[in-house]
Amino acid sequence: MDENAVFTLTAEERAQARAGADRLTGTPPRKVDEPAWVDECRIASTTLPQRLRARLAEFRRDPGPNGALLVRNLPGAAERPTPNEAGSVERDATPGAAVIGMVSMQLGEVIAYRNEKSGALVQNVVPVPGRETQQSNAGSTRLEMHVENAFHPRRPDYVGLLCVRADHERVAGLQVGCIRRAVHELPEDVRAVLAEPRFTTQAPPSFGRPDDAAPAHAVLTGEPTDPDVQVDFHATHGHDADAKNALEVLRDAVETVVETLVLLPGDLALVDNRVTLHGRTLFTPRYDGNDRWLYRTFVHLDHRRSRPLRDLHGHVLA
Ligand SMILES: O=C(O)CCC(=O)C(=O)O
Ligand SMILES: [Fe+2]
Repeated sequence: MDENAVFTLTAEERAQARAGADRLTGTPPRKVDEPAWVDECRIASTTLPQRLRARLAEFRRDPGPNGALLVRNLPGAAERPTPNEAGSVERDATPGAAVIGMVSMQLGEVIAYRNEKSGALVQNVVPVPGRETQQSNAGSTRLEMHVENAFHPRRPDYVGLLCVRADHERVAGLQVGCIRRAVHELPEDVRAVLAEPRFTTQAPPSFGRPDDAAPAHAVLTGEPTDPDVQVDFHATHGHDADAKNALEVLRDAVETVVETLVLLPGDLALVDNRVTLHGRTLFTPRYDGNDRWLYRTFVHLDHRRSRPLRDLHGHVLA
């Protein structure tokens, strides 16, 4: 990552973030998904260190060549054993949940999907026994590069991933690969194919959408030299031979720009999901309560645009 894509809190700034988190862990209802807590969190987010808020505002204006920002030295490390049940979420207002909530709310509105992890606003990314080879965040084999919920018309604008516990061997790497860099590796004819609606992305079974209802879409949209990207190398298919080939060329191009981040407790990766793919390297879970544990949030920049999919004051999209 470029130096500019890493922001490290000073000890004093960390203490300031901790004070905001303490306020949120100490105030009823102490439950992340309660509207009152979300409102408190939004207010508390304005007390985050000024230098951090300024950096987040700058990241919102321009995600930079990495399309990701790594914030380090935050408080919020795990205070209990790593859960390992499928679909687990964080309902309690733990320090880590407060921290990722506050930082996320300085970027935009935190949202979730009813059909994914029961619509919880802070989700656990943990390895689950029996799911080692699954292409989901419960797995521990390599997770292919993807845009989060690439199939969804209202996919997140940002994904936040806060490490609250590292893996035993400290080898599990969050991988980020930005199209702003990869696009320059693509031949002109491949770029042209990727900009046409010759692709389909399957929804995960939990979203209950039949494959034949998935609309055709382009992988690259917007300004051709600085496009947005919509692809999941596990779930996106090209409709014809040229489209399939273009996906392979794109996959290789993304591999050439990938950065691997071994997150440690207190590291929060903010991924601009419009321009950056993410994935994860292989690691070996032990299911002993000390496995890797990330908290995850999704952020929308324009809450209004998801209004048809949610209740007036809700944050959970149907
Ligand atoms: O485990 C990771 O580092 C990333 C997993 C992932 O893709 C996700 O939770 O969305
Ligand atoms: Fe993901």
